[in-house]
Amino acid sequence: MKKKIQKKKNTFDLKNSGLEIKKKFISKRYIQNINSEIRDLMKLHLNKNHKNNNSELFKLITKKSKKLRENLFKSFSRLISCIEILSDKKIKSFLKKKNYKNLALISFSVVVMEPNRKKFLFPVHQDLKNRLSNKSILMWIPLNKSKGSLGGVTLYKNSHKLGLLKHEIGHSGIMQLKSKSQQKIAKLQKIDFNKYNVGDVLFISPFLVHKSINNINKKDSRWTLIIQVDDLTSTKHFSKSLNPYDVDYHSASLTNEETRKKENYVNNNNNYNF
Ligand SMILES: O=C(O)CCC(=O)C(=O)O
Ligand SMILES: [Fe+2]
Repeated sequence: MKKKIQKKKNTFDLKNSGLEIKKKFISKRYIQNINSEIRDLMKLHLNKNHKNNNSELFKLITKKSKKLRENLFKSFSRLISCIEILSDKKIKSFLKKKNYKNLALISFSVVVMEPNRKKFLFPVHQDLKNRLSNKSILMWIPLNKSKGSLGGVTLYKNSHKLGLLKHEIGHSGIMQLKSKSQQKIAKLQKIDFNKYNVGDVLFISPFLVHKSINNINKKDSRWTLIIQVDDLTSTKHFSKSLNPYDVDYHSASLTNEETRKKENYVNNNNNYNF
C-alpha cells in the first residue's frame, strides 16, 4: 500500500501536469552512438588518441582554441544521430499513444552545462519560438547520467495551463519570464529533474515553465539532447501566419538556441571566465 502511494506521488501525466518522466525508456545504443560521434568530432582536433569522455575532451578543446570550441559546439546540434533517436520504438509508440500526428521537427540541440558556470544556465521560461502548432512536445534526453550533481531542469507543474506568458531578455542575455509572469508561477509546485540515467526521457509541454539547475559536479559537464516536435494536424492559422500566436509579442527576439549560440558561446572574450 505504502509503495503504491509513493509511486503515485512521482507519477506525472503529460496532459494534466505538463510533464511525464519515463525511466529506462529508450535503447541506450542511440545515446552511445551520439556520444561516440561527439567524441569523434573532438578527437579529430586533438593530437593524441584520447580515450577521455565528452566532458574531458571538451575541456581539452576549450584549452586549445575558442573558435574551435565554438564551432564544434555548434556542430554537435547538427548531428543526424541526434534525430535518429526519434526512430526508437518506445518514443514512437509514446507519441502515438498521446495522439501526436503529422509531426514536424522544430529544433534539436545538444546542451553542455559545464561545472559551476552559471552564465549558460537558462532562467525561467517557456519555449515559445518557432512553434508551428499549439500541440507540441519537448523531449529532454540525458546523454550522461547524474545522481544530482550535474544539475538538470526545474519544472513548474501545471504552468502550461496558464497559456502564453510574457518574456524579456534577462541580464544574462537569455530569454526569461517577465517579473509579472513570474508572479503567476510563484505558488506552483516545483519539480527538480536532476537524477537520471542514460535511457531516461523527460517529456514536457514546451509551454511548461522550466529553468536550468546548476551543475555542481567537480569535473563533468551535463550533456543533454533537447528535441522539439509539433503536431501539424491543427494549423488553421497557416492561412494567416506560420506560428499559432504572435511570437514577438510574447517573447524576446531570439530563441533559446540562438541566444545560447550567439550570446554565450560566441563572445569576444579571450578567456573562459564565464
Ligand atoms: O537543459 C537545460 O538546462 C534547459 C534547456 C532549455 O530549457 C532550452 O534549451 O530551452
Ligand atoms: Fe527551454
